[in-house]
Amino acid sequence: AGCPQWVPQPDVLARAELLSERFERAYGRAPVGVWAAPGRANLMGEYIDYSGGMCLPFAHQYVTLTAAAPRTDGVLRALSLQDADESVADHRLRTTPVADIAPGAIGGWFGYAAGVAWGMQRVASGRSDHPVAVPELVLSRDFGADLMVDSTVPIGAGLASSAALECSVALALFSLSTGDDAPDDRLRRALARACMDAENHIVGANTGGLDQTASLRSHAGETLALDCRDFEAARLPADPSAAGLTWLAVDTRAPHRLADGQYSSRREQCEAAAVVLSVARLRDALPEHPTEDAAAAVLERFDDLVSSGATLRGNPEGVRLRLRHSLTEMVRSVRIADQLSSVDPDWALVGRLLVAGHESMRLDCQVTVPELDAAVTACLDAGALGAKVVGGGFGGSVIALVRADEADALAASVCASFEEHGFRDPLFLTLTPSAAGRRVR
Ligand code: GAF
Repeated sequence: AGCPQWVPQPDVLARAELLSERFERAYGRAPVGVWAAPGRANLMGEYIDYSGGMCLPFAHQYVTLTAAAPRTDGVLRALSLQDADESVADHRLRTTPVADIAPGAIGGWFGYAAGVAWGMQRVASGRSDHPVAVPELVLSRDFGADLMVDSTVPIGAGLASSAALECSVALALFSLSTGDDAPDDRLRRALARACMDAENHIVGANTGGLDQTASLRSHAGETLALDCRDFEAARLPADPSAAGLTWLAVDTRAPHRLADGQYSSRREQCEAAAVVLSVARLRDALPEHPTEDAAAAVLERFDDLVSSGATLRGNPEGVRLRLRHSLTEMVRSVRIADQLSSVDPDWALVGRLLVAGHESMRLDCQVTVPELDAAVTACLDAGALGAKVVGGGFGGSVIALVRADEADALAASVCASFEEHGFRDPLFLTLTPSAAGRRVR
């Protein structure tokens, strides 16, 4: 199809209608509704959610849809329009009693969906890390559901397709169980925790909650300033389109390499640094308003402690680099948030901070791959104000701040650069800060 190729804007209502038809064909009855939840971009605050740092996500317009109908036999069944695994018998229908969902019990994409039911029970009963039990999330003993999911979020592209799946299932199950189609922020926060629990315990990915929060608690046209100490989310209204700018995502289509073990090793290294500094999590080593000077002082204190013999879990150089990334990233987040809360943001400064964020992801967090670095360089060479890897890295996407009327030319330059490097053709998306998950049919 040639390069640049743009991922089409999702027609959510048309997809919902099609999904309803497919649901009815598969299950022999109509769904009672269709719920949709988006993926996210993140302007800054990578690999610091689990350390209590500030993240700056917005939900984008690409969603995963879940059509659902209730059952009364305690069984959860699910089909995915993206499920290509023909080896599974019974026409790819995944099924489990809700009561049997447990860590290690369910693999593949169905673990994300079924895990949500497990997470909801956990949050309902107060066994989760959520500050209080939220009884509204409880599923009755005979609760079950038939589900069918369809994703418009590019899968594995660093744009939070997993969270979109979890969160759309969460909204569907919650609505089937309670009849509530408009959960307030308190309930959305509890549902985000249920999705985190699904991912941490059922899927087994030790992620930090950024993605699920963005998917369930974002607002159209805004960015969230998400304080991951307590998951308070402030709203930042600054809109780059008012300045003729837009968010461009480059999906490098680089295969995820070693992503799982690499992600949790980053988290463990941050925890090891926190132990040396005698804080519960790295955010607590910085003052209320993190500054560059404060970050430098913490790093110096860490070096002093290590050279005077503090015991350190893991490779000292690796731990130090992850610490430096975390501290400087926490400062960059606050600096961008300061800009996005002003009436007239300095977008050039935001762009420079994005580039600094990418460099820290490359050199200190060490989660980029050549395709990501080449995409950032190509975007900057073609006039982007800034660009950085988004999300967990090891493949996936770059997000760039670009002049809207230059996006096409810029994409063409990225294509040329990828061809020179011998990389696969990337895909392009313009990302619009969009509403959180909701019922769509
Ligand atoms: C992934 C994780 F799921 C998030 O929790 C976050 O840590 C992100 O990587 C990096 O910022 O998306």
